[in-house]
Amino acid sequence: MSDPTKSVPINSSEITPKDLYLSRRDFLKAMGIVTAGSLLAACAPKKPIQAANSTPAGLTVSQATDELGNALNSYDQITHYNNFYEFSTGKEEVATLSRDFKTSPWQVEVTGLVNKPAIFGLDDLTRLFPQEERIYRLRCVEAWSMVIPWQGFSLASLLKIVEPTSDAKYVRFETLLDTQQMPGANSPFYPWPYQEGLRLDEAYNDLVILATGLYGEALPPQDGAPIRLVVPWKYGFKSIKTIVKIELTADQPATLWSAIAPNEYGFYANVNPQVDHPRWSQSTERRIGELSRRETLMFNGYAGQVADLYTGMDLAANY
Ligand SMILES: Nc1nc2c(c(=O)[nH]1)N[C@H]1C(S)=C(S)[C@@H](COP(=O)(O)O)O[C@H]1N2
Ligand SMILES: [Mo]
Repeated sequence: MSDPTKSVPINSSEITPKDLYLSRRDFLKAMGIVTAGSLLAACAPKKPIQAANSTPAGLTVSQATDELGNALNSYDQITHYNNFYEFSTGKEEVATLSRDFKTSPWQVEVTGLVNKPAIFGLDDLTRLFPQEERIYRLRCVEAWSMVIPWQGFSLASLLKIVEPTSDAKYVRFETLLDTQQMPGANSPFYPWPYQEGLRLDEAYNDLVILATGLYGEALPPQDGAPIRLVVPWKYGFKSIKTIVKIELTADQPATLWSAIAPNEYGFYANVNPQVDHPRWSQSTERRIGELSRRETLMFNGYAGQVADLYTGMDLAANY
């Protein structure tokens, strides 16, 4: 084990993931990667505005709408209507049941087909990668949606650091399984742990983030603290919460939902108003807080950034 205080790498390309795991805040600071000042600047909203109604005082975001002009959902809506089956299948009780969930210390193992497997402490991740605000729509397969101001960093920046090998074709994500803290995870009806996956080129798309906050605050447990995936052009179940492991694989990974019902929840799970769920239409959605339904947009409105990923694919077969 090297002493991080004695090691003084010359530039960031010499930093190995092992160093990151061993590192402390001062070490990173000394290397000039992150300074307290730059971190604050990166996190600070550019034009702070007061958040929507029924949010705790002091929450700020840089925009009141997403890029399509849709109003943000309130902090209260985002944190009291949650799908997180490890706690409960009841959306309105996840907040209460997850209140005391322990998110520190936390580590994320990045492993599999990579040259530099590593275990990152959460602090290392948030200090290494600039945290930025991303306002995204989240569209659940159950045909409701919200507009959520996340803070996070691009998944691609983390993947690049571990150097996927040429055999790596997919990324597999795994949620913590702790039946003591997560009452719902005692249910025998689900093949725990929750797992999800992306094709590697999807994972590198700039829209994909690992989120660590929302509305300028640390992520609350019900939304996947301390770190969760957000893939805004796919149904919400792809956006796996409370991640402990990321594995690069050659083969398409199993996912919890496709293991339970492969005909209902495919691997791709792209938001597609033309492909109905076997039990209901996906052509419209209910925005939480609104009375009338909205038309669901292809790729959840992100077609311009992601349609190229699926050129030549039959999206009805690859749902
Ligand atoms: N580990 C885990 N991740 C999960 C889920 C879950 O049950 N367990 N539910 C998914 C579903 S179906 C949706 S719609 C979103 C909901 O995210 P939110 O509660 O932050 O809005 O989380 C996804 N991530
Ligand atoms: Mo969902």
